[in-house]
Amino acid sequence: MTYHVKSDPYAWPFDGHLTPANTALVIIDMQIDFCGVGGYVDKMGYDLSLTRAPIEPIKKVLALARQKGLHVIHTREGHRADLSDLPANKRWRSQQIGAGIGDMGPCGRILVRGEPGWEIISELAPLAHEVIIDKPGKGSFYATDLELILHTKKIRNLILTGITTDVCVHTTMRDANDRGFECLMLSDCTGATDYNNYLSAISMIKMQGGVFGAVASSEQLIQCIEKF
Ligand code: C5J
Repeated sequence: MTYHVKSDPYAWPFDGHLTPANTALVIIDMQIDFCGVGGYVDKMGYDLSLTRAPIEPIKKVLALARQKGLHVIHTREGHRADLSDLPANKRWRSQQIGAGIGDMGPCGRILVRGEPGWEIISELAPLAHEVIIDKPGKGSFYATDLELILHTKKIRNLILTGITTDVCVHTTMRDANDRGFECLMLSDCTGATDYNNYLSAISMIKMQGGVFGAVASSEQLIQCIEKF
C-alpha cells in the first residue's frame, strides 16, 4: 500500500512509502521569542501576526499526527546561560537591531535556554514522550543529535513546520535533504518575519523539480494521513 500527499511539484513522498512509523512532524522554534509579545522577534520590531499565523494550522496537524501515531519532534533555538555557544558575530548582529541575544528583555534573557521567552508556546507544548532538539544555530542538525535520533527511529520522511520559513525551517530542510531525508513543507504551517521572504522560500523549494522536496497545505496533508 502506498500513500501520497497532493503536493507541489510532485506527489509526496516520491515513492509513496509513507507510514506513521517512518514519518515525523517537525515543529521548528515555535517559541515565545519568535512569536510572542516581548520576545526576540517582537523586540526587533517585526509584525508578530506573520510568525503567529501558523499556530492554528500547526495545532490541527499536531492533533492528527498524535492521533495517528506519527513521530513528533520539536526544536528550540537558544544558548547556554554563560553564552559559551553564542558566536560573537551572532551576538553583535542581534545587538545592532536592538535585541541582543543574552540581554535582558521583557521575557527574560533573549534566546537563552531556560528563560520564559525561550519556551515553546503553550498552544503547541510538547508531550512528555516527544523529542525536543535544543540547537544553538539555525539548522536543526548542527551541534545536535537529530540525525542520530532519526536514524535510530528509522524515520525517513520529514514534514516541516514552524518559524521562520526562510531561516530555521529552510536551513533544516536543506540540511535534511542533503542527508537523504524526504521533506515536505506545509505552506500554512510556517511563517517568516518578512512576507516576501516567506513567498520566496516556498518558491525556492519547488524549483528544479523540487530541489529540496515538496510543498503542500495542511489540508492536503490531513486528507492523506486521515487514511492511516
Ligand atoms: C531566526 C529562526 N530567524 N527560528 N530563527 O533567527 O528562524
